[in-house]
Amino acid sequence: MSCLGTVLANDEVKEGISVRGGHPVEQKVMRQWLLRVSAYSERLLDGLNKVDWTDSLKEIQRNWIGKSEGAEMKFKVKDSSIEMDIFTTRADTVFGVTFMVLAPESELVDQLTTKDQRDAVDHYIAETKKRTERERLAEVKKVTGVFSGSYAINPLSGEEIPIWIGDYVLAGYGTGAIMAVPAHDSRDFAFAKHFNLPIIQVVIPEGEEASDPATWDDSKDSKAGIMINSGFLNGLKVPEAIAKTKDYIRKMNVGDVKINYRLRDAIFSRQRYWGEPFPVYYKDDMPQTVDEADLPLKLPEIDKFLPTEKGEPPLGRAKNWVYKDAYPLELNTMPGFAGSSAYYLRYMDPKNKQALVGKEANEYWQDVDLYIGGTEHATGHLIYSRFWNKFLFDMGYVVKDEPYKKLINQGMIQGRSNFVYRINGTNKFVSLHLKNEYKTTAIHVDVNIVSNDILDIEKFKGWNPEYKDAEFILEDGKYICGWAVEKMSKSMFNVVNPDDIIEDYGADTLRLYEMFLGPLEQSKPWDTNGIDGVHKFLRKTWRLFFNKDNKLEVSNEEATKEELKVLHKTIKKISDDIEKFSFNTCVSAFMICVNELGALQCNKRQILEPLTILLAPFAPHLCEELWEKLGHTTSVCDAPWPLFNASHLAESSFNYPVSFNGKMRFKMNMPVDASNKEIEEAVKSHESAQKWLEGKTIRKIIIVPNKIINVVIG
Ligand code: ANZ
Repeated sequence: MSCLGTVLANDEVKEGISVRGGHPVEQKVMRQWLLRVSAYSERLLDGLNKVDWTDSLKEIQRNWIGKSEGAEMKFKVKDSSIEMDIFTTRADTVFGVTFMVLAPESELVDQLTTKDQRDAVDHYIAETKKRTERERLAEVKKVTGVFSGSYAINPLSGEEIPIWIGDYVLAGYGTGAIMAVPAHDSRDFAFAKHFNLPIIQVVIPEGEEASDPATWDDSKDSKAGIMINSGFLNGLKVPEAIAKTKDYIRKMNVGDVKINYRLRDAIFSRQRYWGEPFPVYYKDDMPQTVDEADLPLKLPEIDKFLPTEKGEPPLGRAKNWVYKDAYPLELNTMPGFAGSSAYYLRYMDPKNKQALVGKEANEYWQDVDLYIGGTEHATGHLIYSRFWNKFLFDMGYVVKDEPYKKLINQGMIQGRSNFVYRINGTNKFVSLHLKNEYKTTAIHVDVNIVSNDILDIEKFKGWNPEYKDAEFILEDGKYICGWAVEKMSKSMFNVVNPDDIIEDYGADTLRLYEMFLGPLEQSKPWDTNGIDGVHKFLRKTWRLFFNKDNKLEVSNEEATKEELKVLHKTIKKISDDIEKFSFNTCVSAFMICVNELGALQCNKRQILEPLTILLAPFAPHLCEELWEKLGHTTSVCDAPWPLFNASHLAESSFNYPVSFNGKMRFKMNMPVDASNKEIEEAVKSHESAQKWLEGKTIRKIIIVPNKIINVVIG
């Protein structure tokens, strides 16, 4: 089979074969550039306490960084000067260790393999090379391993224990070697069962007897319980036993406490053509950096964007890829996140030719106030860029050590698929509400030939030759489709292209409708059905400014109290909701506002100008045009935001409930600033009051301003 000659990503490999083309894939040791992200593990954790991000996103990062507090312990190898270091979070279980396991990639494998076991081990190592780490992690049920032939000595019990090699132990975590406690770790348990190794229980739940060590239940890996079969640890609770073992190993010089992080250094080399070339050359095989005066280093021309015959990256094809005519330049290029990790700094100072960002600009802008992005970046971009920023902060290039003050994860826009129902074994389709009368199969239909769930039959016939002669059972003369919310995907024909929407409705409608679909953070289905409503709203807005002949008709008359009330109610709502990123409620508020102004037939400049400014962030194209039509020569973006004035919201009158001896009899409208005397007079002379006053004397009139009026009669 031919050689593909390139490096693949984990998900491009399955069972040792490339997903595309089925080429054999092998894991090879390669010299690569790495970012030392791991050196920042603790600070990346700490920094999360300072930023305003969602708890769920912080939790994803905490898990990814994976801080683990435990102990590193030394196990001497029998008849050898070699020592085996292991990392454990359960130092307390050391009396339950019945075997040791090395990662297949561990350097110790070679040294510890005995002559007798050499063939078996070599065979095993060759096999595991075909599995990716991801497969090794995911397929926990597939137990594989081989005995090395050597034994270790338990530093606490003095017992001899066999050393195995197994691919469930990862080379890149801890020390790449473990002490196996099959009674209390499920993976060790599976391994012991598979290879028939002893299992010794060392922890029992408080107040319970020892159970059968040969069966597993998940309570066995619990960090609570009492120690048994464990020498000087017997009778202690697990946390006490952990502490005591740690003390012991330190005193005996056989180990120490240790914190491990799961976070790995990020590989920064790619064997591709595109990507920034490294400004690095090699002199006597040692990397050197290109002089600043020779930057930027530009990608060379090459004939094909493929690796060379020797398996070198594509830059190996370049003719003159040498520095100062003598030294070979680096052949790898940088990954995508070289460009995306610090781009926000560039925005602060885009024209600076000397530095990533100048001091003054950085001091002015500091950090990103608000970052909107999807959770898919949680363990990639959002870790890398926090790391870059911290590094730049340490180097004194930036003033803030966290780049993104606030982060919002927007929800995903999902697809809304449409279905037609084909009667089984025919080319006949039945409309949604009649389908239960037949045996049918639902078929995805292109959402672009469906409008408000009604199928365009002619387009459907032309959509796929198979349906050219299709017949239909309609309801009310229409074919109504079914629908379901699914991921947007070509195979489900539910992808909506924003360009098409813009073509039909314009960009403002699309933008507004997207906001109107629901809260920013929620995932929601795209549903073109509702878009007409939003489009109508924008037309209505236009109508406030223009008459039937589409001539601008804006009056300079003073606004009425009622008009001002509508405007100021809207200013308040929009200003508050923008701060809360609640854009869907803003859109509804605009709709209410425009309806109310329409009902008042308001075309006053005093109202329409501030409204245009408020609406501009939501419908920028329309508002810019209206603003210009209103006679302005500068952009609406530069107009000051309208100020809310609460006094316009104050009601001018109050509808008093009027009671007689505590019983409410009628309502009476009075100005809010009416005096008690005026109110008394008004009550006494009110038409509805006469019936209750007839033949009675008024003893007292109690008035609570803008609340109630009670007339005491006798
Ligand atoms: C003995 C033991 C007994 C363990 C027990 C667990 C339960 P975290 O929390 O993820 O850090 N381990 C250590 N290095 C490993 C490696 N390179 N590959 C696979 N497993 C490794 O987990 C630490 C535990 O994972 C360690 O504690 C070790 O198994 C295992 F009842 O040691 B333990």
